[in-house]
Amino acid sequence: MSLTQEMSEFLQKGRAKNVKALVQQAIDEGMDPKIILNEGLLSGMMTIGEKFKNNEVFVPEVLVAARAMNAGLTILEPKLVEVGNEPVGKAVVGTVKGDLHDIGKNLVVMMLKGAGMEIYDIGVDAEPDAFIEKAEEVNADIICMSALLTTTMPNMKNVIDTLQERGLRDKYIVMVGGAPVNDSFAEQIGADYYTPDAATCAETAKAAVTER
Ligand code: B1M
Repeated sequence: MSLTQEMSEFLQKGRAKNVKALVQQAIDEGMDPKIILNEGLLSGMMTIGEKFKNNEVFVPEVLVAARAMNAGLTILEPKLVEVGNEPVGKAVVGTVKGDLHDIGKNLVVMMLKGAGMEIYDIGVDAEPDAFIEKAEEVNADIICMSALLTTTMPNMKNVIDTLQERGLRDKYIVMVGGAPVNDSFAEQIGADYYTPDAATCAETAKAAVTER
C-alpha cells in the first residue's frame, strides 16, 4: 500500500495520530504537498463522504475522520502556505450560521494565506453580524463565506442583505463557496464571486483585491 493510500485508510478510521505521522513522513520524503493533500487526505475524506451518503457510516465516524483530516492539515499547512512578504489584502473568512463544516473553510484560509492575504478566521456557525463587524474592525477587502449544507446556503444571502441595509455592500468584495454552492446561486444572492475550490478562491481573491 502506498503512503497516501495508508494515510487515506487511517483518516477514514479517524486515527489522527497515525495520519499526522504519515503526513510528516511524506513531507520528510519530499512528496509534493498537493499530492499529500489530494491523494492522501482529501481522498480519504471523499471516501468517508460517499459512505456517509450511503448510510455505511454515521456522524460519529465522520466526525473523527474530520478531526484526523484537520490534524493532518495542521502538519501540512507550512508546506501549503508559502507566504509572500507584503500582505496583498485582508480577508474575513467563516462558515455561515448553522453550519459546522470547517475543513473546506480551513483549506480556504491556508490557500489565502499562501496568496499573501492577511486572514481573520471567524470560525464556523458565524452570524451575519460577525462577518460584518470583523470586516469593519480590521478594514477588510474581502468577505469569504463557506457553506456545506443546502439549508445554510441562504445565510450567505443574509450577510449580503445586511451589508446592503447598512450601506456597506460596495465597500467589500464578497466571495462564496462550498460543495452545494454554484455560480448561479452566487449571482442570485448578489455575491461578487463563486469559486469551486480553495486554490481558485485564493487566486481570485488576490486578483480581485489587487485590481481594486
Ligand atoms: Co456533514 N454533510 N453533516 N458533517 N459532511 C455533508 C456536507 C453532506 C453532503 C453529506 C451527505 O449527506 N452526502 C450532507 C449535506 C447534504 C445537503 O445539505 N444537501 C451533510 C449533512 C446532512 C450533515 C448533518 C446534517 C448530518 C446530521 O447531523 N444528520 C450535520 C450538520 C451539522 C451542521 O453543520 N450543522 C453534518 C455534520 C458533519 C460532521 C460534523 C460530522 C462533519 C464535519 C466536521 C468538520 O467539518 N469539522 C461532516 C462532514 C465531514 C461531511 C462530509 C463527509 C465532508 C465535508 C468535507 O469536509 N469535505 C460531507 C460530504 C461531502 O462533502 N461529500 C458532508 C472536504 C472539504 C475539503 O470539502 O468543504 O466542500 P469542502 O470544501 C471544498 C470546496 O467546497 C471549496 O474548497 C474546498 C476544496 O478546495 N470551498 C470553498 C469550501 N468553502 C469555500 C469557500 C470559498 C471557495 C471555495 O470562497 C469563499
